[in-house]
Amino acid sequence: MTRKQVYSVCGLCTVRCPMMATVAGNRIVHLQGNPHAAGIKGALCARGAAGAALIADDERPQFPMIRAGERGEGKWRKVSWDEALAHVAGELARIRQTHGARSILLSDRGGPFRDMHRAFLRALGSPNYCNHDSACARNVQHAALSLFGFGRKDVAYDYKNSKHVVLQTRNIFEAINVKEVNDLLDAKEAGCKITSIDVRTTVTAAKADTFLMVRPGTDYVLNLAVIHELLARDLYDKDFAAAWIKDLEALKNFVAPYTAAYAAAETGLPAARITALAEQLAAAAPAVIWHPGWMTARYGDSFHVCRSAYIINALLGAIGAKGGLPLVNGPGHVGKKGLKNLVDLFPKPGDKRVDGVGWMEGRTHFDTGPGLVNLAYEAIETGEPYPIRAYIAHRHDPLMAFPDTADLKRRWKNLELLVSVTFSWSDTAWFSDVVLPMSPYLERESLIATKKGVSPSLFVRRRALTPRFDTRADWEIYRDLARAMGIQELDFASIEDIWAYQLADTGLTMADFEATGLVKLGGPLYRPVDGKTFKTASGKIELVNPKLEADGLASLAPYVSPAAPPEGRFRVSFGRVGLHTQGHTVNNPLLFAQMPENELWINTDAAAKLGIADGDVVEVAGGAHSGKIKAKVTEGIHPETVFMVHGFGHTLPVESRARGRGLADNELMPGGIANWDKGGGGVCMQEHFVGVRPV
Ligand SMILES: Nc1nc2c(c(=O)[nH]1)N[C@H]1C(S)=C(S)[C@@H](COP(=O)(O)OP(=O)(O)OC[C@H]3O[C@@H](n4cnc5c(=O)[nH]c(N)nc54)[C@H](O)[C@@H]3O)O[C@H]1N2
Ligand SMILES: Nc1nc2c(c(=O)[nH]1)N[C@H]1C(S)=C(S)[C@@H](COP(=O)(O)OP(=O)(O)OC[C@H]3O[C@@H](n4cnc5c(=O)[nH]c(N)nc54)[C@H](O)[C@@H]3O)O[C@H]1N2
Ligand code: SF4
Ligand SMILES: [Mo]
Repeated sequence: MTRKQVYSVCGLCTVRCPMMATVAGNRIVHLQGNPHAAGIKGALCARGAAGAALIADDERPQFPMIRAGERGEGKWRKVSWDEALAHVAGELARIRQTHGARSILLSDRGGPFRDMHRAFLRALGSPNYCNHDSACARNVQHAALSLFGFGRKDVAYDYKNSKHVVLQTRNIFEAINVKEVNDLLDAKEAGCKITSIDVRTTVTAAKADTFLMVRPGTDYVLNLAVIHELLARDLYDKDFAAAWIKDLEALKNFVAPYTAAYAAAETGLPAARITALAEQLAAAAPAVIWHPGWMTARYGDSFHVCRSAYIINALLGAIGAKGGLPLVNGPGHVGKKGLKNLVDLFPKPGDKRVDGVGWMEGRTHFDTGPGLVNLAYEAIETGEPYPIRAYIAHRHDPLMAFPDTADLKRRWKNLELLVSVTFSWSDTAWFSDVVLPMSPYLERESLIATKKGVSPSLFVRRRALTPRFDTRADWEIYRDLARAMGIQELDFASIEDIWAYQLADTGLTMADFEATGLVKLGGPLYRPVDGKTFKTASGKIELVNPKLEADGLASLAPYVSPAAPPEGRFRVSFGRVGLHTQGHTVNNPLLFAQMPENELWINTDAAAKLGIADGDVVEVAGGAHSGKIKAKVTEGIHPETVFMVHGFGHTLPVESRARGRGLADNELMPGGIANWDKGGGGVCMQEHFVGVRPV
């Protein structure tokens, strides 16, 4: 049978690596990274390689469904697409009529493929677009915003040219982005030093030159001590600071008490190692990266950990530097025109956001783009500042991504319509009123996306396979919903028409994507920092942020020592593993076979005190919830915490493999969504203690 090669984009995690599928008939023969994409080197990670197993899996939603029983009961009516879409369109119209357009909420997973559904929501007239990020990287985003006036994605991590990379709360070799892994390994071969700061010995820690095991929740004081060392011992970049850092004196005064000795007592690290790290970084500057973190929805002070990490980068002159955190280029920076946005077809809704972001007291400093979805859930419950009655969860599983499913379900009670647009079953889909099954990424095409960076590019996902089941691409779903609701602007006849619309200003056509699946727009371009770089009032990095202060929050917040867990209890910690993506690959046949359940990492001494041996089944309890999991007894974890990989402990009967395997960390955080960071917006998921006992 003849084979063809199709350029696609991996959809098995948020990273979305450009890829190439070899197809024979309607079958995948081979999957690989797009060999033309910089840094990918033709590779996919283990999850990306399991894409064909996702297609082959019958245990995913195969047709549209409307709920027949109670929410979450699992009784479904199989319906046609026409009926499903007419039902959703009718309900949205009814709710809009009764409660106004603003009573409709849509949340997604962020990323480069949002334009169609964002345009649909705007066409309806609602300002309430949110993403998932208060459960992930909002603290990093707001840290960048509070210092630079721009977001975290406006600087890149130039691993390839770096001389020293500090990975703090960042397990780069297991929480994978293929290009980043390749770039860092190349740099390591060329002599780049890696320092890993974690509460356990990860794969990253094993590959690092230096591993610092910190007491959980003390990263902030470690960073303050590094800042103290850099300033007190004149190790910082004085030219950069004089030109681009405002409020340096305030910072000097603020960090005065946070000596290496002080931080040593808090973190459990020897003071000499903290001093040595500051010295090593100063010697390698400005080609250094102190990673500000990614999944940082952890502590009450995570926002300040992220801020202090960025401040260290600034003091080392790494902001805007080659080998550091260079400024990211969009099409305009390399003299090109960008894609035309569908969302711009509609006026910005006049209503204020329901989450209060941008206008409510205490919330004026937050990013108004995707807001804070956890606060929108509060509005569902309270009806304040106004009611939310319809919710579309697009590629988003909040019931697993936020703490305490029962609590969240209770908060959603006032919803008259809950729709899930998804390619797999999830707790949220199972609880929805309507499931609109999306074709997995190999069975759909997507809008053209922009990849900003030192070398910006455009890339496209083409359809490699015809859908096995009665599923549809997301652009088709929203096009048809728009059609049903009389929104003519989004009534495109085909994806080709959408692509043509997007490319209208660029001078490009789809033929330009033919050979490689992408179009390189220019670069590499390392733009020097100049008067226009920082989007602050002074044009400099502002260490004291006026908006934060106006919202009653300290820019330079004193360190507060984290509570030690009570006797016999542990701080809960969690993270990723190379073989799975969040909760939605546990049931993937190939990945399940390689890792069917998670384990509880527990320190050897702590386990011995409880009479727990390696491999024992233990019971873990948090609040009213408890569950069983196998213990992994190891010296490689701090004694104050127990760790488990997130995403396990599935309960749905439609997932025969994943069901009942391992434990769900999110259930061990009772009422946890209410504990969120007023500065950074992230939910504080590691501010919970659990009990562990042998069974
Ligand atoms: N307790 C606890 N909570 C956490 C975390 C934790 O470690 N512990 N991690 C947090 C983090 S870092 C994040 S990002 C969030 C993640 O949680 P979410 O933001 O909900 O994201 P996912 O679980 O990746 O995907 C959500 C759903 O989208 C569906 N989906 C539909 N189409 C696609 C597609 O094309 N590609 C993919 N990949 N999925 C699709 C998936 O099947 C899945 O059901 O959870 C956060 N919540
Ligand atoms: N394989 C795989 N790769 C992924 C994903 C996936 O699901 N699977 N998801 C993607 C997404 S959405 C995200 S957000 C990123 C997340 O990327 P990361 O944030 O790097 O990943 P995590 O594993 O959540 O957390 C990193 C480390 O923080 C450590 N940690 C916990 N508490 C503390 C503490 O108090 N101090 C310090 N210093 N460390 C601590 C954990 O032990 C863990 O090793 O990964 C992305 N890549
Ligand atoms: S990191 Fe792995 S799963 Fe994520 S997009 Fe890339 S290949 Fe796919
Ligand atoms: Mo994430």
